[in-house]
Amino acid sequence: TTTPTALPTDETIAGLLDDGFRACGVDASVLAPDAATGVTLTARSPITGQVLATLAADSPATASAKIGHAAVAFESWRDVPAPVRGQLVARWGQLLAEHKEELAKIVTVEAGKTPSEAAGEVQEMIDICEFALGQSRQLWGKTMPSERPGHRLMETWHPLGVVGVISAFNFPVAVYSWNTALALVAGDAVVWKPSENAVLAALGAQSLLARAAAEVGAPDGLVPVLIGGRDIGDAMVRDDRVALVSATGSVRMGREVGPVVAERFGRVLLELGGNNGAIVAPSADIDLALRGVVFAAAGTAGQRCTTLRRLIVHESIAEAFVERIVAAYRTLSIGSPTEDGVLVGPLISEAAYEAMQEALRQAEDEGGEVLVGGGRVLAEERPDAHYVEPAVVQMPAQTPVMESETFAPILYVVTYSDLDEAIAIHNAVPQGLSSAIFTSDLAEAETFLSRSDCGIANVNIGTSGAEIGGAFGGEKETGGGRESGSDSWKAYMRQATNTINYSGELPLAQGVEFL
Ligand code: UN1
Repeated sequence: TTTPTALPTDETIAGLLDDGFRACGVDASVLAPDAATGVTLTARSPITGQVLATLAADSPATASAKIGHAAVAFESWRDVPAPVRGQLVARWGQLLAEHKEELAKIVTVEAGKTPSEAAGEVQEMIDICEFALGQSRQLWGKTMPSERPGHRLMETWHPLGVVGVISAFNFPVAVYSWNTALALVAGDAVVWKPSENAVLAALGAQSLLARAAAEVGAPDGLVPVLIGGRDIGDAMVRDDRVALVSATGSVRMGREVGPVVAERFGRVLLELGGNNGAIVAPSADIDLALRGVVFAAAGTAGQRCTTLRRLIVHESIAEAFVERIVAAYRTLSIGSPTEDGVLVGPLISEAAYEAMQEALRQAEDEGGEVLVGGGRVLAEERPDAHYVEPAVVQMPAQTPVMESETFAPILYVVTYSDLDEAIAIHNAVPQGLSSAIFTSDLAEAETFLSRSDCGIANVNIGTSGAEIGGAFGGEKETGGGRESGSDSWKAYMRQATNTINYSGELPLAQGVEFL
């Protein structure tokens, strides 16, 4: 039903990676396995399934040394004036702009994103660097009137320490930059533990940052990368020199990270699973809603945390609208993102494919009917790569399968008869990242915005593709963190309240008498 296209050779993929590495200045020696420790990590491309590289990985001991080095770097970086710190992210932003296409190639090779989506991700990095540069002159606090004569009360914001960033494969470089650009202007050091599935893109992004850091004279060891699996992430999470752990990933991961950091009274910023819903009301502009829904549900092969997974359509328009979605799905070109016109690339791994199949089986058991997609394509040509047709599944109601996030392109459809019911269905899942309503009715739009329980609520636009200027994050099992724009910078700083007495007397607060 869809149009599978040709897949590239291993050499083509290796060539793209090489272009990206060269342009970003990645030190090729990282690709040589470290004979001394023997700990290695294998990087693969989901486009072909081929092994791209075998890297020397960190051990808990080397990870600890890098964290220690970052803690030392913090001691001097904190004293650099914030607007001067801003010059580091300004330079990083320039280098990212110069090498946008090449860094995007590494993202395509390693995460399977289309060139347009990969470049869009690098654009988010450039944008947050500009944002953070401006923020570097705006790390402001309030002043408050003191209750005592000749006193002044104010708040000041100070660098926090070492920030640990755990990022996911699906936005392998942008999410790091949201955290890092703000943390650096805030005066922090940043230790990065990228996903095991996206270490090469991490090395590309980080070597541009390391170059910028050297050029502006930032202290050595300010922005290290830890290469490794869960044990390395775990070592970072447990390390009490890490003041803030900002982690993006599954709810399961967040449940492990949260208590460990809380135990040592560290801070967390969690961006966990989304299970995003959109309501399509009878008054919706249907052409617009169609594009909004299909991009949000099938774009990035359903592997965004903002991917649309639950469509709640008014019963009066459901049949006609769903028919159009199915027709649109049949036109989606699935295949290697390196081929022109491909919109849906591979899933990241066999495990992701298995999880999708399992969710589809469960949906059918729960009374669902697969209207389009779900099957694997290109398996004969590339048995180690996992391409799927995005699926639309009509459900009889919001059954249990719809209550968890399956990181694959499955769009479940349910119908509703009145808006209260639609909002109740919408909010009745444990996650709360992104949400949307398609409507031309102002009262409906405002009702939805006031009652959606998500961190992101949109009108006449899909659930994915948020701009960096707003705060990004969600409620409930999504973890409550906010990254990127608005006043998210505060998460990377600590607040102090200062009382200054210029009265020459010592009146005590609350009129207390003593001595
Ligand atoms: C993610 O999937 O982890 O809003 C982040 C979006 C992107 C970021 C998604 N700007 O879809």
